[in-house]
Amino acid sequence: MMIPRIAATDRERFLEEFYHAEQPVVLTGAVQTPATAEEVCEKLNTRIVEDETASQRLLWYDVRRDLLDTICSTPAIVDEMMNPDEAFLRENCVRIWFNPGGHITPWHYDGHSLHVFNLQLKGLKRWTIVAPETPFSCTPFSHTVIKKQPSLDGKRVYEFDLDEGDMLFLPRYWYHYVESHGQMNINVNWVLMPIVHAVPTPTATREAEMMWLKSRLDPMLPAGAKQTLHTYAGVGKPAVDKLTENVTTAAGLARFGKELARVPLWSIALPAHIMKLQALLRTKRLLRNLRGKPISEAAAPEHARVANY
Ligand SMILES: O=C(O)CCC(=O)C(=O)O
Ligand SMILES: [Fe+2]
Repeated sequence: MMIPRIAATDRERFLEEFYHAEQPVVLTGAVQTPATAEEVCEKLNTRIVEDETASQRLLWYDVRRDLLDTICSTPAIVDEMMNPDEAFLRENCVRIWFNPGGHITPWHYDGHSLHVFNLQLKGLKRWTIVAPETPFSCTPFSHTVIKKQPSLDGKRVYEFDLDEGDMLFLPRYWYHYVESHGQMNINVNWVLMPIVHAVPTPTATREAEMMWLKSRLDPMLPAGAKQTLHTYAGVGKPAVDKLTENVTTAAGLARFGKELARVPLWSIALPAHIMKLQALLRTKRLLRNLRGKPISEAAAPEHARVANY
């Protein structure tokens, strides 16, 4: 299916047809930057390394909004949506991705119930996205799709290219698979969790039930899951309470059974995890070759975290 494309300035249409309906759209002409990919990369690199609050994830960087100040402006529509009265916001609400051509991000949906405004600042990426009402089987208690190349039969799917200056609005719980096609690809994401409840879908229900379960199991959770719970959508408890307020005890407990039933399938997910590690190594190599400035090594090691899609 063809994804709708509208001008980034078409505010009314965006809000009515896409944002509130939680439907994806490509917003065109969001931001242009005349600098080359190498120049943008070097400038961002320097700022990330200098900024103590920037944190390195497995495949991207989490940074504060103002880190972008000298690189690109925030599109007006994004600025309007990053409103603390209507969204849970994290301090580091911008993610930056540097991906070499050939990089593949395996199928997953984003954690923390995040809406993502994904600006293709440099390069080109090919996206395949699937609606949360036609879900994939995920690794138990996580957001990674079990199969590396799941069948798209019966799914509501969009395949499209995201070119320089395009910004994808990817609503929460949409599954995605992304190939990097430019020689050097740089993406800027603004992320937020809306305070209103999600459009009801099986994936939204799963996320709410999983977080209900994790909040009840808090003392027993492994460190990674505890960290997600306590920092959910940047605020922890208020966001989890909102997300789980309609989850019944019966549904939360049933979720435990449903996730456990998939444990034997866990090993099938191994290729996706190996792909993630390979991608990390490729990205590190690319950045090391960039005028001898290795972003990933230059960033303070204590900022390093493990990926959590
Ligand atoms: O750009 C990519 O390769 C992946 C992007 C992604 O997963 C996201 O923005 O949530
Ligand atoms: Fe993602």
